[in-house]
Amino acid sequence: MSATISLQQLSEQLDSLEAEAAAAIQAAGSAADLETLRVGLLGKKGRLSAVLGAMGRLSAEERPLVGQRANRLKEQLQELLAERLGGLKRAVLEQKLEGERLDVTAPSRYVPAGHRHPLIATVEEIVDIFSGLGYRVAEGPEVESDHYNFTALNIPPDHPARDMQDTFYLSESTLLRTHTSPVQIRHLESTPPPVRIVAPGRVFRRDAVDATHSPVFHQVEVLAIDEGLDFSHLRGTVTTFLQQFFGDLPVRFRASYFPFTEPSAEVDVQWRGRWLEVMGCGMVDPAVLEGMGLDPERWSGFAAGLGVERFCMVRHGIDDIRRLYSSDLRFLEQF
Ligand code: 2NM
Repeated sequence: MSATISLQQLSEQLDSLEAEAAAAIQAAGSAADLETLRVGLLGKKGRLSAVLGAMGRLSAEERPLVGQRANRLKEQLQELLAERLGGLKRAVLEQKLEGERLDVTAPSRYVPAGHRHPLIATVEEIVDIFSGLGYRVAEGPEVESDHYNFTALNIPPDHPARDMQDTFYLSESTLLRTHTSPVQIRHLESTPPPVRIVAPGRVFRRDAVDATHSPVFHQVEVLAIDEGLDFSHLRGTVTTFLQQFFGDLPVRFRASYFPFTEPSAEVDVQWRGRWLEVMGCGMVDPAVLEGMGLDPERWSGFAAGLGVERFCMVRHGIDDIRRLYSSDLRFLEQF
Protein backbone atom coordinates (compact mmCIF):
# COMPACT_ATOMS: atom_id res chain seq x y z
CA MET A 1 0.00 0.00 0.00
CA SER A 2 1.67 3.29 -1.02
CA ALA A 3 1.78 6.04 1.54
CA THR A 4 0.32 8.69 -0.71
CA ILE A 5 -2.30 8.72 -3.41
CA SER A 6 -3.32 11.60 -5.56
CA LEU A 7 -6.77 12.95 -6.18
CA GLN A 8 -6.09 12.30 -9.81
CA GLN A 9 -5.46 8.61 -9.18
CA LEU A 10 -8.58 8.11 -7.10
CA SER A 11 -10.69 9.94 -9.68
CA GLU A 12 -9.34 7.64 -12.37
CA GLN A 13 -10.09 4.59 -10.21
CA LEU A 14 -13.65 5.82 -9.80
CA ASP A 15 -13.93 6.44 -13.57
CA SER A 16 -12.81 2.95 -14.42
CA LEU A 17 -14.94 1.47 -11.65
CA GLU A 18 -17.96 3.28 -13.10
CA ALA A 19 -17.27 2.14 -16.64
CA GLU A 20 -16.50 -1.50 -15.76
CA ALA A 21 -19.40 -1.76 -13.33
CA ALA A 22 -21.89 -0.37 -15.83
CA ALA A 23 -20.70 -2.84 -18.48
CA ALA A 24 -20.73 -5.79 -16.06
CA ILE A 25 -24.24 -4.96 -14.85
CA GLN A 26 -25.50 -4.74 -18.42
CA ALA A 27 -23.87 -8.10 -19.17
CA ALA A 28 -25.32 -9.89 -16.09
CA GLY A 29 -27.57 -12.77 -17.19
CA SER A 30 -29.39 -13.59 -13.96
CA ALA A 31 -30.44 -12.27 -10.57
CA ALA A 32 -27.71 -14.41 -8.99
CA ASP A 33 -25.04 -12.84 -11.23
CA LEU A 34 -26.30 -9.41 -10.24
CA GLU A 35 -26.08 -10.24 -6.55
CA THR A 36 -22.46 -11.39 -6.97
CA LEU A 37 -21.73 -8.16 -8.79
CA ARG A 38 -23.42 -6.08 -6.09
CA VAL A 39 -21.31 -7.67 -3.35
CA GLY A 40 -18.12 -7.21 -5.41
CA LEU A 41 -18.91 -3.54 -6.10
CA LEU A 42 -20.78 -2.22 -3.08
CA GLY A 43 -20.12 -4.82 -0.35
CA LYS A 44 -17.89 -4.27 2.71
CA LYS A 45 -14.89 -5.71 0.88
CA GLY A 46 -16.01 -4.39 -2.49
CA ARG A 47 -14.26 -2.09 -4.90
CA LEU A 48 -16.09 1.04 -3.80
CA SER A 49 -15.14 0.40 -0.17
CA ALA A 50 -11.52 0.07 -1.28
CA VAL A 51 -11.69 3.53 -2.92
CA LEU A 52 -13.33 5.00 0.16
CA GLY A 53 -10.63 3.41 2.34
CA ALA A 54 -7.90 5.00 0.24
CA MET A 55 -9.60 8.40 0.68
CA GLY A 56 -8.10 8.68 4.18
CA ARG A 57 -4.78 9.32 2.55
CA LEU A 58 -5.97 12.44 0.75
CA SER A 59 -5.72 15.92 2.14
CA ALA A 60 -8.69 17.34 4.08
CA GLU A 61 -9.61 19.60 1.13
CA GLU A 62 -9.55 16.80 -1.45
CA ARG A 63 -11.45 14.24 0.62
CA PRO A 64 -14.99 15.67 0.22
CA LEU A 65 -14.57 15.89 -3.55
CA VAL A 66 -13.86 12.19 -3.81
CA GLY A 67 -16.40 11.39 -1.08
CA GLN A 68 -19.20 13.12 -3.00
CA ARG A 69 -18.22 11.46 -6.22
CA ALA A 70 -18.06 8.06 -4.51
CA ASN A 71 -21.50 8.50 -2.95
CA ARG A 72 -23.01 9.52 -6.28
CA LEU A 73 -21.42 6.51 -7.89
CA LYS A 74 -22.81 4.24 -5.16
CA GLU A 75 -26.31 5.55 -5.81
CA GLN A 76 -25.81 5.32 -9.54
CA LEU A 77 -24.68 1.69 -9.30
CA GLN A 78 -27.58 0.80 -6.99
CA GLU A 79 -29.93 2.27 -9.57
CA LEU A 80 -28.28 0.37 -12.41
CA LEU A 81 -28.44 -2.87 -10.43
CA ALA A 82 -32.13 -2.36 -9.62
CA GLU A 83 -32.93 -1.46 -13.21
CA ARG A 84 -31.10 -4.47 -14.58
CA LEU A 85 -32.79 -6.76 -12.01
CA GLY A 86 -36.17 -5.41 -13.10
CA GLY A 87 -35.24 -5.99 -16.74
CA LEU A 88 -34.16 -9.57 -16.05
CA LYS A 89 -37.36 -10.33 -14.12
CA ARG A 90 -39.50 -8.89 -16.94
CA ALA A 91 -37.60 -10.99 -19.47
CA VAL A 92 -38.14 -14.15 -17.39
CA LEU A 93 -41.88 -13.37 -17.05
CA GLU A 94 -42.22 -12.64 -20.76
CA GLN A 95 -40.54 -15.89 -21.67
CA LYS A 96 -42.85 -17.76 -19.29
CA LEU A 97 -45.93 -16.05 -20.74
CA GLU A 98 -44.77 -16.75 -24.28
CA GLY A 99 -44.43 -20.43 -23.37
CA GLU A 100 -47.92 -20.47 -21.90
CA ARG A 101 -49.61 -18.60 -24.73
CA LEU A 102 -53.10 -20.00 -25.41
CA ASP A 103 -54.76 -19.97 -28.80
CA VAL A 104 -58.36 -19.56 -27.70
CA THR A 105 -59.51 -20.01 -31.30
CA ALA A 106 -57.82 -23.44 -31.68
CA PRO A 107 -60.29 -26.28 -32.32
CA SER A 108 -60.79 -28.42 -29.20
CA ARG A 109 -59.62 -32.00 -28.96
CA TYR A 110 -62.46 -34.47 -29.73
CA VAL A 111 -63.72 -36.09 -26.54
CA PRO A 112 -66.15 -38.92 -27.24
CA ALA A 113 -68.74 -38.10 -24.59
CA GLY A 114 -71.46 -40.63 -25.32
CA HIS A 115 -75.12 -39.90 -24.74
CA ARG A 116 -78.27 -41.42 -23.32
CA HIS A 117 -79.78 -44.41 -25.10
CA PRO A 118 -82.71 -43.20 -27.25
CA LEU A 119 -85.10 -45.41 -25.28
CA ILE A 120 -84.07 -43.96 -21.93
CA ALA A 121 -84.14 -40.46 -23.41
CA THR A 122 -87.74 -41.18 -24.44
CA VAL A 123 -88.71 -42.40 -20.95
CA GLU A 124 -87.22 -39.23 -19.49
CA GLU A 125 -88.95 -36.99 -22.00
CA ILE A 126 -92.35 -38.57 -21.25
CA VAL A 127 -91.81 -38.35 -17.49
CA ASP A 128 -90.69 -34.71 -17.86
CA ILE A 129 -93.94 -33.80 -19.62
CA PHE A 130 -96.03 -35.33 -16.84
CA SER A 131 -93.80 -33.68 -14.20
CA GLY A 132 -94.69 -30.41 -15.87
CA LEU A 133 -98.37 -31.30 -15.46
CA GLY A 134 -97.87 -31.85 -11.70
CA TYR A 135 -97.28 -35.62 -11.56
CA ARG A 136 -94.82 -37.23 -9.11
CA VAL A 137 -92.64 -40.18 -10.16
CA ALA A 138 -93.45 -43.49 -8.45
CA GLU A 139 -91.41 -46.68 -8.75
CA GLY A 140 -91.78 -50.22 -7.48
CA PRO A 141 -90.51 -53.81 -7.76
CA GLU A 142 -90.19 -55.74 -11.02
CA VAL A 143 -90.94 -58.99 -9.20
CA GLU A 144 -94.56 -58.74 -8.12
CA SER A 145 -97.22 -60.75 -6.43
CA ASP A 146 -100.18 -61.98 -8.37
CA HIS A 147 -102.27 -59.79 -6.02
CA TYR A 148 -100.74 -56.41 -7.06
CA ASN A 149 -100.24 -57.34 -10.69
CA PHE A 150 -103.72 -58.85 -11.35
CA THR A 151 -106.22 -59.18 -8.48
CA ALA A 152 -106.05 -55.55 -7.29
CA LEU A 153 -106.49 -54.44 -10.89
CA ASN A 154 -109.76 -56.28 -11.35
CA ILE A 155 -108.21 -58.78 -13.71
CA PRO A 156 -110.36 -61.93 -13.33
CA PRO A 157 -108.87 -65.38 -12.65
CA ASP A 158 -109.71 -66.61 -16.14
CA HIS A 159 -108.29 -63.59 -17.97
CA PRO A 160 -105.73 -64.57 -20.65
CA ALA A 161 -103.16 -62.11 -19.27
CA ARG A 162 -102.88 -64.40 -16.23
CA ASP A 163 -102.06 -67.39 -18.39
CA MET A 164 -98.63 -69.05 -18.16
CA GLN A 165 -98.50 -68.44 -21.91
CA ASP A 166 -98.51 -64.68 -21.34
CA THR A 167 -96.78 -64.07 -18.02
CA PHE A 168 -93.43 -65.09 -16.54
CA TYR A 169 -94.21 -66.82 -13.23
CA LEU A 170 -91.48 -67.27 -10.63
CA SER A 171 -93.76 -69.33 -8.40
CA GLU A 172 -97.47 -70.00 -8.03
CA SER A 173 -98.07 -66.43 -6.80
CA THR A 174 -95.01 -64.39 -7.83
CA LEU A 175 -94.27 -63.15 -11.31
CA LEU A 176 -92.46 -60.51 -13.36
CA ARG A 177 -94.84 -57.54 -13.52
CA THR A 178 -96.68 -57.24 -16.83
CA HIS A 179 -97.34 -53.49 -16.41
CA THR A 180 -96.42 -50.72 -13.95
CA SER A 181 -99.97 -50.43 -12.55
CA PRO A 182 -98.99 -52.39 -9.38
CA VAL A 183 -96.69 -49.47 -8.53
CA GLN A 184 -99.77 -47.25 -8.45
CA ILE A 185 -101.76 -49.63 -6.28
CA ARG A 186 -98.84 -49.80 -3.81
CA HIS A 187 -98.53 -46.01 -3.84
CA LEU A 188 -102.23 -45.56 -2.99
CA GLU A 189 -101.85 -47.92 -0.03
CA SER A 190 -99.37 -45.55 1.62
CA THR A 191 -100.65 -42.19 0.32
CA PRO A 192 -104.17 -40.83 0.66
CA PRO A 193 -105.64 -39.06 -2.40
CA PRO A 194 -105.57 -36.66 -4.11
CA VAL A 195 -102.67 -38.21 -6.06
CA ARG A 196 -101.11 -37.61 -9.44
CA ILE A 197 -98.33 -40.08 -10.20
CA VAL A 198 -96.33 -41.24 -13.19
CA ALA A 199 -94.85 -44.75 -13.06
CA PRO A 200 -92.06 -45.53 -15.56
CA GLY A 201 -90.40 -48.92 -15.65
CA ARG A 202 -89.46 -52.24 -17.17
CA VAL A 203 -92.25 -54.78 -17.72
CA PHE A 204 -92.32 -58.39 -18.92
CA ARG A 205 -94.63 -60.41 -21.15
CA ARG A 206 -94.17 -63.84 -22.71
CA ASP A 207 -94.09 -62.67 -26.31
CA ALA A 208 -92.03 -64.12 -29.12
CA VAL A 209 -89.52 -61.59 -30.41
CA ASP A 210 -90.33 -59.92 -33.72
CA ALA A 211 -90.06 -56.42 -35.20
CA THR A 212 -92.69 -55.03 -32.81
CA HIS A 213 -92.57 -57.38 -29.78
CA SER A 214 -90.07 -57.98 -27.03
CA PRO A 215 -90.55 -59.98 -23.80
CA VAL A 216 -88.93 -57.09 -21.91
CA PHE A 217 -90.11 -53.59 -22.69
CA HIS A 218 -90.78 -50.25 -20.99
CA GLN A 219 -93.99 -48.63 -19.92
CA VAL A 220 -95.09 -45.34 -18.51
CA GLU A 221 -98.42 -45.27 -16.73
CA VAL A 222 -100.11 -42.30 -15.10
CA LEU A 223 -102.80 -42.16 -12.47
CA ALA A 224 -104.80 -39.22 -11.10
CA ILE A 225 -107.27 -39.63 -8.25
CA ASP A 226 -109.26 -36.75 -6.81
CA GLU A 227 -112.80 -35.58 -6.11
CA GLY A 228 -114.73 -34.68 -9.24
CA LEU A 229 -112.40 -36.05 -11.93
CA ASP A 230 -114.25 -37.10 -15.10
CA PHE A 231 -113.51 -38.14 -18.67
CA SER A 232 -112.91 -34.52 -19.77
CA HIS A 233 -109.90 -34.34 -17.43
CA LEU A 234 -108.57 -37.57 -18.89
CA ARG A 235 -109.09 -36.35 -22.42
CA GLY A 236 -107.46 -32.97 -21.72
CA THR A 237 -104.47 -34.51 -19.96
CA VAL A 238 -103.80 -37.19 -22.59
CA THR A 239 -104.27 -34.74 -25.49
CA THR A 240 -101.96 -32.16 -23.90
CA PHE A 241 -99.34 -34.83 -23.27
CA LEU A 242 -99.48 -36.26 -26.81
CA GLN A 243 -99.30 -32.83 -28.43
CA GLN A 244 -96.29 -31.94 -26.31
CA PHE A 245 -94.56 -35.17 -27.30
CA PHE A 246 -95.48 -35.46 -30.99
CA GLY A 247 -96.25 -31.83 -31.81
CA ASP A 248 -99.61 -30.24 -32.50
CA LEU A 249 -101.22 -33.27 -34.21
CA PRO A 250 -104.83 -34.50 -34.38
CA VAL A 251 -105.66 -36.91 -31.51
CA ARG A 252 -108.65 -39.24 -31.37
CA PHE A 253 -110.16 -41.49 -28.69
CA ARG A 254 -111.81 -44.84 -29.59
CA ALA A 255 -113.93 -46.83 -27.15
CA SER A 256 -112.08 -49.92 -25.90
CA TYR A 257 -111.91 -52.29 -22.96
CA PHE A 258 -109.55 -52.83 -20.02
CA PRO A 259 -110.49 -54.76 -16.86
CA PHE A 260 -109.27 -51.89 -14.63
CA THR A 261 -111.00 -48.93 -16.33
CA GLU A 262 -114.58 -48.10 -17.31
CA PRO A 263 -115.08 -46.46 -19.69
CA SER A 264 -111.84 -47.24 -21.51
CA ALA A 265 -110.33 -45.87 -24.70
CA GLU A 266 -107.48 -46.37 -27.13
CA VAL A 267 -105.82 -43.17 -28.28
CA ASP A 268 -104.53 -42.52 -31.80
CA VAL A 269 -102.43 -39.68 -33.19
CA GLN A 270 -102.31 -38.67 -36.84
CA TRP A 271 -98.60 -38.95 -37.57
CA ARG A 272 -97.36 -38.21 -41.13
CA GLY A 273 -100.93 -38.61 -42.41
CA ARG A 274 -101.67 -42.03 -40.82
CA TRP A 275 -103.62 -42.78 -37.63
CA LEU A 276 -101.36 -44.62 -35.20
CA GLU A 277 -102.54 -46.22 -31.98
CA VAL A 278 -100.19 -45.01 -29.25
CA MET A 279 -101.77 -45.52 -25.84
CA GLY A 280 -104.68 -46.77 -23.72
CA CYS A 281 -106.59 -45.01 -20.97
CA GLY A 282 -109.81 -44.85 -19.01
CA MET A 283 -111.64 -43.91 -15.83
CA VAL A 284 -110.45 -46.14 -12.98
CA ASP A 285 -113.05 -48.86 -12.39
CA PRO A 286 -114.96 -48.42 -9.08
CA ALA A 287 -113.98 -52.01 -8.18
CA VAL A 288 -110.27 -51.00 -8.38
CA LEU A 289 -110.91 -47.90 -6.22
CA GLU A 290 -112.71 -50.03 -3.62
CA GLY A 291 -109.79 -52.44 -3.65
CA MET A 292 -107.54 -49.48 -2.74
CA GLY A 293 -109.87 -48.71 0.18
CA LEU A 294 -111.36 -45.63 -1.51
CA ASP A 295 -115.06 -44.77 -1.61
CA PRO A 296 -116.03 -44.53 -5.31
CA GLU A 297 -118.90 -42.22 -4.35
CA ARG A 298 -116.36 -39.65 -3.20
CA TRP A 299 -113.21 -40.34 -5.30
CA SER A 300 -112.80 -40.84 -9.00
CA GLY A 301 -109.73 -41.21 -11.11
CA PHE A 302 -108.31 -41.63 -14.55
CA ALA A 303 -105.34 -43.65 -15.75
CA ALA A 304 -103.37 -44.08 -18.95
CA GLY A 305 -100.56 -46.31 -20.12
CA LEU A 306 -98.15 -46.46 -22.99
CA GLY A 307 -95.27 -48.51 -24.37
CA VAL A 308 -92.09 -46.44 -24.50
CA GLU A 309 -90.52 -48.48 -27.32
CA ARG A 310 -93.43 -47.63 -29.59
CA PHE A 311 -93.16 -43.91 -28.77
CA CYS A 312 -89.43 -44.00 -29.45
CA MET A 313 -89.87 -45.92 -32.73
CA VAL A 314 -92.61 -43.61 -34.04
CA ARG A 315 -90.71 -40.47 -33.12
CA HIS A 316 -87.44 -41.58 -34.74
CA GLY A 317 -88.83 -43.70 -37.59
CA ILE A 318 -87.25 -46.91 -36.23
CA ASP A 319 -88.74 -49.95 -37.96
CA ASP A 320 -87.57 -52.80 -35.71
CA ILE A 321 -87.76 -52.90 -31.89
CA ARG A 322 -84.67 -55.15 -31.78
CA ARG A 323 -82.51 -52.23 -32.86
CA LEU A 324 -83.20 -50.68 -29.46
CA TYR A 325 -81.64 -53.67 -27.67
CA SER A 326 -78.71 -54.67 -29.87
CA SER A 327 -76.19 -52.04 -28.70
CA ASP A 328 -74.99 -51.46 -32.26
CA LEU A 329 -73.08 -48.19 -32.10
CA ARG A 330 -73.59 -47.53 -35.80
CA PHE A 331 -77.30 -47.38 -34.98
CA LEU A 332 -77.10 -45.65 -31.57
CA GLU A 333 -74.72 -42.92 -32.72
CA GLN A 334 -77.47 -41.55 -34.96
CA PHE A 335 -79.38 -40.16 -31.96
C1 2NM B 1 -103.46 -48.54 -19.39
C2 2NM B 1 -104.71 -48.26 -19.89
C3 2NM B 1 -105.72 -47.92 -19.01
C4 2NM B 1 -103.93 -48.03 -15.75
C5 2NM B 1 -104.78 -48.30 -14.72
C6 2NM B 1 -104.08 -48.11 -13.58
C7 2NM B 1 -104.53 -48.24 -12.18
F1 2NM B 1 -103.51 -48.64 -11.42
F2 2NM B 1 -104.95 -47.11 -11.73
F3 2NM B 1 -105.52 -49.11 -12.11
N1 2NM B 1 -102.85 -47.74 -13.92
N2 2NM B 1 -102.76 -47.70 -15.25
C8 2NM B 1 -104.20 -48.09 -17.18
C9 2NM B 1 -105.45 -47.80 -17.65
C10 2NM B 1 -103.21 -48.45 -18.04
O1 2NM B 1 -102.39 -48.92 -20.16
C11 2NM B 1 -102.60 -49.16 -21.52
